[in-house]
Amino acid sequence: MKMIIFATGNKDKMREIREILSDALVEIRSMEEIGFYEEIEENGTTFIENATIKAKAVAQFTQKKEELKQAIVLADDSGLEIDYLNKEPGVYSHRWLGNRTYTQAMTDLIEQMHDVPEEKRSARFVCSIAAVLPNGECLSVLETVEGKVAHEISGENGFGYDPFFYVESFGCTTAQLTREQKNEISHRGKALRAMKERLMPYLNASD
Ligand code: ITT
Repeated sequence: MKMIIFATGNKDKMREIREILSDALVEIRSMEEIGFYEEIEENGTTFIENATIKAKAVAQFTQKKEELKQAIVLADDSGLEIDYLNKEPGVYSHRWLGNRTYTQAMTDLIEQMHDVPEEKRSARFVCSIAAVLPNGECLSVLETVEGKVAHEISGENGFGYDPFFYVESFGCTTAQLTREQKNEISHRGKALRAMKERLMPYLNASD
């Protein structure tokens, strides 16, 4: 069976990735499962650059291990663009927290935007997935899901900024969606399905 190694240290992302790729006939391993514990410096300025940096860093490691040489390395770089903040925090979505919790960061922003009208509350989650194939070839895709900054935090599902990301078609936040519903519409669900399509020729090839 073909192997995909996912270059993320984020356990929530990893869970969603396993759910979204559950129908692909591939073995999926995390960085932890292959013994990769190095810090990867995400110094790119775009989602695609950062996803590629992460995938390449882990591919350098797998290329040195006989048992992992044939694996595809994938990485996710994602974040939230808020139009009212000129598309920030974007690629800095994780670092934007500083030493605040997600609840604090979301509460601060909801307060800051308390009198901002509906039409100016638009936001989107963005996800780039990059792949490094065993022959060194790099691929990348980028997908988004549109929403709005909610007026209050709601929901317990998902992770990160999900509790204040309001999706009009469902009339609730992505933290109030079931896992299946979020994966169906999310930036990560769309990007992983697009990447799966791109990888089909490789996944279907016999060794
Ligand atoms: P890795 O770099 O190890 O993958 P990370 O959490 O640092 O983990 P990113 O640099 O891509 O990942 O930062 C993305 C941040 O954007 C993430 O930590 C969340 O705060 C937020 N985010 C991304 N996808 C999200 C989602 O589906 N729901 C809620 N927040 C999300």
